[in-house]
Amino acid sequence: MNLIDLGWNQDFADKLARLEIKERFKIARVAVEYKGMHKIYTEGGEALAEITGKLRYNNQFPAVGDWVVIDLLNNGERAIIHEILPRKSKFSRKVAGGDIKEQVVAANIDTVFIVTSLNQDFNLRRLERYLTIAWNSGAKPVIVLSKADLSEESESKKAEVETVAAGVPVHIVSSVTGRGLDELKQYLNRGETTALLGSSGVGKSTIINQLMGSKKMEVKEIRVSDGRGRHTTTHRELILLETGGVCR
Ligand SMILES: Nc1nc2c(ncn2[C@@H]2O[C@H](COP(=O)(O)OP(=O)(O)OP(=O)(O)O)[C@@H](O)[C@H]2O)c(=O)[nH]1
Ligand SMILES: [Mg+2]
Repeated sequence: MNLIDLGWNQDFADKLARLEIKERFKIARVAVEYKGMHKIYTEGGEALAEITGKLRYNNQFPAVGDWVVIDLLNNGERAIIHEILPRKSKFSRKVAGGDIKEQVVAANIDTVFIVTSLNQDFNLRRLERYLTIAWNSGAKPVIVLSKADLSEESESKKAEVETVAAGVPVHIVSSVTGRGLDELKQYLNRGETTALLGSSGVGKSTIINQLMGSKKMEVKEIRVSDGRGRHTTTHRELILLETGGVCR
């Protein structure tokens, strides 16, 4: 595995240079979060990692997408996470009660595809809420209007979307006809990370499969809330793409 394929870039290298770390320490990216454990990707492959007592004491918990400084143990199968690099962006949800008010569910995303379908589920207000989530995260939003094959009003709906999303690129796509999918590849660059955000059934997984072609990569699906409370009926999720694996 190559760090750049995992989204590593100069920005993180600069952040790393500001930390004082032991020479044997390495860099890794958090792939999956389990209870008290993290699956991480390093140049050497995968490992299972735990955080130091110091991080725990300071309530510093790594999230999926975080870049972390690690000490590898047991021939590289286990690791201790010593530091979390400052985040470029973060998607979080509020946590009721307890000391920790915010749970970060995905970090360091450069571009977020907000996927909304053009069929009868199309809903401008919901799209605006997703846009707010994206703006608050620090990631760059791109709106993807999916299932164009099921709508005869794609262009007029795109125009409607543009009235609430000034300056945000809007793409009409269909995974059935293939329309617009190539346009999305311009956002998948090496050294960057892309995520998909959208309600259940809008076609996120289908888009990922089409964009990734035969390349099988692990993708992450994470739930986020839009700050309107925990009792929303709409399911939301983020899927991280390791874009180096996508665009090659
Ligand atoms: N007609 C049409 N159907 C599509 C298109 N894209 C996806 N679908 C269908 O829509 C359904 C949902 O697609 P998924 O890709 O699973 O949607 P998702 O956003 O990943 O849904 P969750 O994983 O539940 O959040 C599937 O039956 C797909 O075959 C499209 O462009 N056109
Ligand atoms: Mg899916």
